[in-house]
Amino acid sequence: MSDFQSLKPINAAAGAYDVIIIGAGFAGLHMLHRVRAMGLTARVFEAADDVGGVWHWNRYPGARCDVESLQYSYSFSSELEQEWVWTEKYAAQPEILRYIKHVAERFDLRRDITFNTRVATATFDEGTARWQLVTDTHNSVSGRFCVMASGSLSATRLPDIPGLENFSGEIYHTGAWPHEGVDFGGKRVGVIGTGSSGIQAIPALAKQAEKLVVFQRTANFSIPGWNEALKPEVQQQWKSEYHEHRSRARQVGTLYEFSDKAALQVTDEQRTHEYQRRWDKGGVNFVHAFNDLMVDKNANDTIADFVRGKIRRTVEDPTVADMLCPIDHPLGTKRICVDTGYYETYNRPNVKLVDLKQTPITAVSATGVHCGASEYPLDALVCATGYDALTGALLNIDIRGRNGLSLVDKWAAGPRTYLGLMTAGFPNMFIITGAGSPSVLVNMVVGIEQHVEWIGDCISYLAQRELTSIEAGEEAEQHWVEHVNAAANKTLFPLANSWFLGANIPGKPRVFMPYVAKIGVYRKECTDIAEDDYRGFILT
Ligand code: FAD
Ligand code: N01
Repeated sequence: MSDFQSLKPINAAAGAYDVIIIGAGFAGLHMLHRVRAMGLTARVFEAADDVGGVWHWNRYPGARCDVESLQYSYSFSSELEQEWVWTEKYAAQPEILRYIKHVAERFDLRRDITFNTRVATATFDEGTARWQLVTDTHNSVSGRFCVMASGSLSATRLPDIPGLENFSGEIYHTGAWPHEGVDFGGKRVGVIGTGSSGIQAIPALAKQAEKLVVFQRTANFSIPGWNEALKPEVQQQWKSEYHEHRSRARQVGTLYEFSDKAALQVTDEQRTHEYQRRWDKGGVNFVHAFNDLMVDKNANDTIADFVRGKIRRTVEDPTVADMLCPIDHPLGTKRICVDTGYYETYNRPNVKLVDLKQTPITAVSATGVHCGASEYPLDALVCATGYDALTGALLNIDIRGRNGLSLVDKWAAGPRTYLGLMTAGFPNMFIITGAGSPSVLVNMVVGIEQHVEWIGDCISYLAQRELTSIEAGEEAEQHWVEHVNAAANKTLFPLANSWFLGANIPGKPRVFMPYVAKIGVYRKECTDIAEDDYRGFILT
């Protein structure tokens, strides 16, 4: 009998599969490839009209990865990693999308994906121990396993600003950008939001628009990327060492120069020298200059002061420079941004910065944005206002587990998971890069691969033992939630009103959602639990 005999009967023709996967981004595609290799039947549902996930939706000008291209890519196929040629140090959105499409073609993945179809409900049928899913196209299917590859940053969010619906100009969200692009030439454009998306889009939009007005609620820290063409010899060298690089990445996520020194243990001169050296190299490597920056506020103040000094030296108007200096959160406690000429953009005559802390937006009218007595007439408004992160895409689906328990009710006080992978009461439902896993705090492709491997191994384990289901135990889940909270509370992360905490969504429970441990630590925890016969899970 094959390992997977116990999962039968399935009847794909009648809409019954071994595995249903929601989402066709990096996670869904890899999961599909993995379960296919195991000989299982699978169907992927994707709301978009093609593969790519984030990189399909985020086509705004300036959209780019801030993990180096050679690292932000799959490791599961050595042929793939050798044959694909990256052109830039940090790939722009079109190049990443080309890569993902290449993966879909190379592994013939599209034939198992249903596009333009959003999963609306997912219900666990206790009688058959199968998940029943219904889509917005009234498609009804079932799966023994249901894998949520629906994305941590896929549920876009427009701002709750009175009158937004009355605006007669064009409104865009960075995460749902028109495929055909937008011509901002000769237009007065407003941007709301200065997170990673806004900070990438603003310099590009400033070059296109006649006038650009940036509405900033919270000033953010940004580091120059110093993006450049990837030299063929650098790429070749890296590829020849891919095996070693990937092994290290499985422990640390992205390969940065991690320091074993504390910022407060070196002289001011040594510290400044190190910050400058890393600033000159660019990117997120900067925040790893010392090992106490994310746990000691005094240490963090030194790096934050360094960046504020850079902002003041770059931005010519001292009032604008002041507005751009972040003062209300330690550096790195909101996702650090990486830019191409962001602060320099405010020296352009066609760019105006409005500080919403001083003059909040009071309304949007047909003609523009109003901040008290000031009106900013606009032809187009770009909302770089982010996402209902980590939980949004899941809670947008009506998911019901045992006894009709709804995920919305279960997570009313915040997400509860065991390892970020499963939640008690929802058997055979796996979540990729969910709350309670390192998720958005690491190179996400590395996180996704670890989850896909764990889930694949778990399904094999069940099949080999002719087991029907796996489910997180309540007690193990409770311990995990406490463990994740305790880990976050040892850091400075909870000091920021960030989307990591759900602070960007009015009424969302304030729970620090990702797990701050290094991916290697987390990987070991997941492996140990699996090797201990899935300790803390209930197997039937
Ligand atoms: P996604 O790519 O979000 O894919 C999820 C898919 O599920 C989407 O296509 C969505 O349409 C679909 N879906 C959701 N709900 C449903 C439903 N109910 N029915 C059907 N389909 C559904 N991470 C990094 O590590 N480094 C970076 O530099 C980086 N840059 C980023 C830049 C931007 C602009 C954004 C938004 C995110 C970035 N990320 C980055 C994080 C990014 O989310 C991950 O790197 C990765 O792309 C996530 O892949 P995924 O497959 O898990 O999710
Ligand atoms: O979203 P965000 P994002 N009125 O939530 C403001 C990844 N990513 O799309 O900070 C006025 O970070 C909000 O203000 P405040 C990355 O993980 C990566 O930019 O809440 N303003 C904030 O300034 C990133 O962290 C890249 O006060 C309002 C902004 O909108 C994540 O995706 C690129 C408002 C939202 O920032 C999300 O980034 C892009 C309101 N009502 C994205 N509501 C890379 O480069 C919200 N804001 C890797």
